[in-house]
Amino acid sequence: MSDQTDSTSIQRDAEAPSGSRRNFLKTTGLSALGAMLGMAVPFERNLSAGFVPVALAQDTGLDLMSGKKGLMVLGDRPLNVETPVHLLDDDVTPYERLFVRMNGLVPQTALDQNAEGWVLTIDGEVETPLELSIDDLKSRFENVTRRLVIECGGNGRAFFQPGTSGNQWTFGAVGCPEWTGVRLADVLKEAGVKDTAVYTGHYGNDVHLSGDEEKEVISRGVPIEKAMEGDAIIVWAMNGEPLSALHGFPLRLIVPGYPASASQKYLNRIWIRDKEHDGAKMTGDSYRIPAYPVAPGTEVPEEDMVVLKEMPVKSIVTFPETGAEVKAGEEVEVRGHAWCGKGDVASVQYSLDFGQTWQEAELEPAANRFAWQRWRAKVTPPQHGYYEVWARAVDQDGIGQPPLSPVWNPRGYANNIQHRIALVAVG
Ligand SMILES: Nc1nc2c(c(=O)[nH]1)N[C@H]1C(S)=C(S)[C@@H](COP(=O)(O)O)O[C@H]1N2
Ligand SMILES: [Mo]
Repeated sequence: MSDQTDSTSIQRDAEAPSGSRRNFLKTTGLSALGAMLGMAVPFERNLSAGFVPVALAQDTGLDLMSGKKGLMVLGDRPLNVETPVHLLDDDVTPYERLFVRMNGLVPQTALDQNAEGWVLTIDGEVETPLELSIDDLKSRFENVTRRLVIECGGNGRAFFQPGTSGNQWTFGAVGCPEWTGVRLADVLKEAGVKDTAVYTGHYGNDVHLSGDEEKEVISRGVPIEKAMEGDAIIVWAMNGEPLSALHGFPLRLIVPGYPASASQKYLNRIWIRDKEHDGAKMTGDSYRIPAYPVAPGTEVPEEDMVVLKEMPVKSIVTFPETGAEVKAGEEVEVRGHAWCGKGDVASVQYSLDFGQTWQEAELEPAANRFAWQRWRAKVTPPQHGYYEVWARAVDQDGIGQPPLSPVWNPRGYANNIQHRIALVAVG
């Protein structure tokens, strides 16, 4: 059963953030109320958008967020939730600790966990357009299970100077769950990709914030070469459970290495295009960066903005939690993860002296390509006082993470600034 079913039984959950509860009706729409409560609401028509049902008020803990423990709500319309870094310590990110990025509203089919009649259409520049049920996908193609990092293109945006518009993600719009599905490449091969194919275009059934069913929420794509590489998968399960309402039930794409905006949730169509896809949030400055480095604050002409593809190399310190108290003179383990949009990370270094000296951390191999890699080190604060642990990862081409923000871009994407935590040594 999916974690999402948590929300159909009334339970206490004092830890769940209250923001979503407060504005839950604005986020999900009135029609969702019955589904959330798991029962009919006969007088639902009398409710207005700002209404907070008693069952959903503080302390009853019944809402879409009920499974997300200790996460930070950046906004609730659309719902955007990030994970504090110390909660990302797991090798496989559990549902409770995976960030949420919605550009629109969770569709009713996902809230109801109703996949009846769900069809994935593959059309456009293909020899044989396909209409596949979820059972077709499961039975006609090889099933694969992979740990794949999913990271929002805007993760780290909060650290750009001057600030850029959009969700002010810090370090926590990333996770590495285990996904089960079929290779996108296998499905496209079955359809027979024509020579004219240039790009994919992805569609889902989530609802525009305006409520207008005709309006696209987000429809992004990837170059056909990336789609055919074999790393991208069409998934129906996360961590062995059916996809939850927030993460794309019943089907989604996972395109590792690219900004997660390419990993369409609620997936019902892949349109093979004969040119770069031009769906919602594919054009203008959405998920685009200047073709050349620009000074902070520069206004960049639209024609000089190019699609953001591979995400840069990155690492985080997930243990201990920043501010942890340790004993002076005693060894303490520090650890975290490292990942890279090109594939495997080459090395991770850490510093205990504000970057004066760097030591090599132990780096575990990835469980599979595009999984994040565990790094570990032992540090010994020589005497009592304030310390920081800094970490930096280096990719296969020798490119590492900058101590300050990387080159500024107008929408604040791909910030792989080094992560650091505070340690207080006592005794
Ligand atoms: N249908 C749909 N797919 C979507 C989005 C969306 O708003 N709607 N947001 C994208 C973005 S910008 C991100 S970062 C990821 C977030 O995935 P998650 O919410 O499962 O963590 O989903 C991507 N896929
Ligand atoms: Mo994103």
